[in-house]
Amino acid sequence: MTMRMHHIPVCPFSQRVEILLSLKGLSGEVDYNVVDITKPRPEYLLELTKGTTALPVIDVPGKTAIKESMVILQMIEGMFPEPAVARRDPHEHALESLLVARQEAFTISGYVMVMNQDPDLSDALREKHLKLYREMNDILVNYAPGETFFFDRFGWSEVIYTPMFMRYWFLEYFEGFELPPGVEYDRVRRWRAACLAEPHAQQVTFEQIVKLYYDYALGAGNGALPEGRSVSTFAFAPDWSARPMPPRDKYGTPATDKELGLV
Ligand SMILES: N[C@@H](CCC(=O)N[C@@H](CS)C(=O)NCC(=O)O)C(=O)O
Repeated sequence: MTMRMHHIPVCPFSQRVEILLSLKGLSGEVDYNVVDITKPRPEYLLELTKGTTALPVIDVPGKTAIKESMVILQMIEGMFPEPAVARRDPHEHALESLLVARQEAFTISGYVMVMNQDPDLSDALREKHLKLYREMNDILVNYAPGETFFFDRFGWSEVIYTPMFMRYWFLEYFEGFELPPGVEYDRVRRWRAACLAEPHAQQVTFEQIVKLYYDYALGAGNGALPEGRSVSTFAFAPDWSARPMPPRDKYGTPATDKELGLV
């Protein structure tokens, strides 16, 4: 049975699925269809998603297609139980789920921060993001038996958070965001570093994220075009690897298509 995953390049939600499949040795079980976010969604995809546009969606032969990364992960974990990535023991799974329960707030916070266009708001957004890190740190300190990972290996909560840690390279680059020194961040700092180093999670690079997400830093998400531009940084061509690094200063004069190597 070959499942088909429709996704958008460098989408963190599909990277979750890619990491899980890789941990299970199943990367070859899925046929990947990369969708151009800068173009209207084709009709066949809208049919699979029942009219919504967010991806990934996974097409399971002979069955209803499934969207929402967290739901897809659960389905794959259930369909291919060996090796287990989520804890089998219900209490242990509850422990790792305490951290997973914060994933949406963490996702929203980082994206709001990169897309913010008002310099007067940036300190408050940074503090909000740091508060989430401190809360994650507390969960790890109080509930995680592991020294670096939540448990003794890269597992369920790591699959879910690692793609976000990688997207947040855009916060490092465009916002100068770093975890400050201090014990209130030490456990989450250790966890994050171990997540970023995981061999099964190397689907994207710092350079790729920063180049593709420049438009997000200008407030234009999901393939939308910033004012005065004619090609999105999410365009397939020219390939990101052939383009220069974008300017770090998101509040300065925005770079042109030409300066971004897009035309
Ligand atoms: N909650 C969804 C979010 C998916 C999502 O926002 N995907 C983005 C790409 S990273 C997308 O499809 N954006 C285009 C759109 O919403 O039309 C999930 O976890 O799968």
